[in-house]
Amino acid sequence: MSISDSLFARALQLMPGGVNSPVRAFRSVGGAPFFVKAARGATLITADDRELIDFVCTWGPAIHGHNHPRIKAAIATALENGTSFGTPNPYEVGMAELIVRFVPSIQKVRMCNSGTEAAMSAIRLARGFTRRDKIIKFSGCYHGHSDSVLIKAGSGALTHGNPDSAGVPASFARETVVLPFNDRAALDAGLAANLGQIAGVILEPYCGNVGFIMPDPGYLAHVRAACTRAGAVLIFDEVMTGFRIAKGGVQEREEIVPDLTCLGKIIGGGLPVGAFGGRADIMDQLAPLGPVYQAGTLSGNPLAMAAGIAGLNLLEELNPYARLDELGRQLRDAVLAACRAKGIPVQVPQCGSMFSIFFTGTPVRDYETALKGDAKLFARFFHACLERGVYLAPSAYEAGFLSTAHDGPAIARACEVLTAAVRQL
Ligand code: KE4
Repeated sequence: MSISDSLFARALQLMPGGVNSPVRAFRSVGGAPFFVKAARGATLITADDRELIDFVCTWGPAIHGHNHPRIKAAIATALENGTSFGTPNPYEVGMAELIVRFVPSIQKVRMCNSGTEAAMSAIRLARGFTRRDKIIKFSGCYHGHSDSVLIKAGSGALTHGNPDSAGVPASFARETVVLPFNDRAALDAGLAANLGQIAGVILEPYCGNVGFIMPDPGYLAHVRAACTRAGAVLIFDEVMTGFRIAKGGVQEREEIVPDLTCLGKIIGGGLPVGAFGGRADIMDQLAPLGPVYQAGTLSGNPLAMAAGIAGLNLLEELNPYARLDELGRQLRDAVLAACRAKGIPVQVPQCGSMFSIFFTGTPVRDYETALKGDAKLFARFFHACLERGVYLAPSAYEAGFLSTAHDGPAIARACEVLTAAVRQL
């Protein structure tokens, strides 16, 4: 028995599904998950000393690769002074100044400990600010696991066949209107049918939790205008895309100004973190200034802040976005060429360092078309890659991520592996 298998056998006795987050469980691709004991650059080292080229990047945070020396050093320096003070600390100010500078729509920001908290708090803030109860979300978009958004959710909820989670009271679910992404008429109708009742519209401006799906040209501008007309708070959930698609996220690339933005992942450099921010008149509704309560024991934790500050500073120094897009295109073109040669219909949406692979001849533009992808073929492809040393997200409904560490030998080797894996299908 491998070390991973023995660890998993123990884990299954102690943790539901043997994991602390469902999508890690390999249940949709089959087989047992491997355990990782170390990671550096573009590589994971498993408990059995296998080296894998990693395209999950801990689900987004590792844009500089794993264990980057600058981030490691920043954590070590902060650690010298302790791990948590429960008081304001200088790192929080440094992080807030970077976020506000990188993302101009954010006039004020509140740190928290996960993307779930960020989205949950932004929704509560929109409700408190507008004194309205309903929100609009989009099928397949995932905003963490708070009750209001576990309706037609993506990521692990979709992967495991429960996009509408059990345990969410019907009274809660009724306050969430779910619409199809990339459908202007559906949004206009949804707002008209709930005139004066919609507190906020939350979306992933580029979807990364139903595979990777980009908006039709002009769609985000339509959403922006429709929210303004309806008096609804526009919330961009950029937990995944923030600082990854561009230094200022999708909103910079698409030149759209949301009212609130949710952040996470990259701003923690791999440590637990979330943040939400936006218009000062909305943010000032938050306690201790206003009536909307939100709090967190470890919010603004000095170690997480130090790691995130190092990562954001590195992004500003390197400005890696054009290079990351070249690497993403290289990967995309390898899969497209291999599938064309094999006669396998495939879509490989890609922007910068985000991509996904749908085995379908139908262009994927929303939840419905994403489900047309052959998930069983994806599972076979996933294992064919893993056998050859490349780790893709263990679900047909997740995005893949590249880092600056994938440059050079890693991307070349990965393209060989992906090509060979397609040939085996
Ligand atoms: P966390 O609570 O997992 O930090 O963030 C929730 C979240 C919110 N918004 C977006 C756009 C997200 O992608 C996420 C989390 N992403 C998933 C990956 N699809 C996290 C992986 C997992 O659940 O283990």
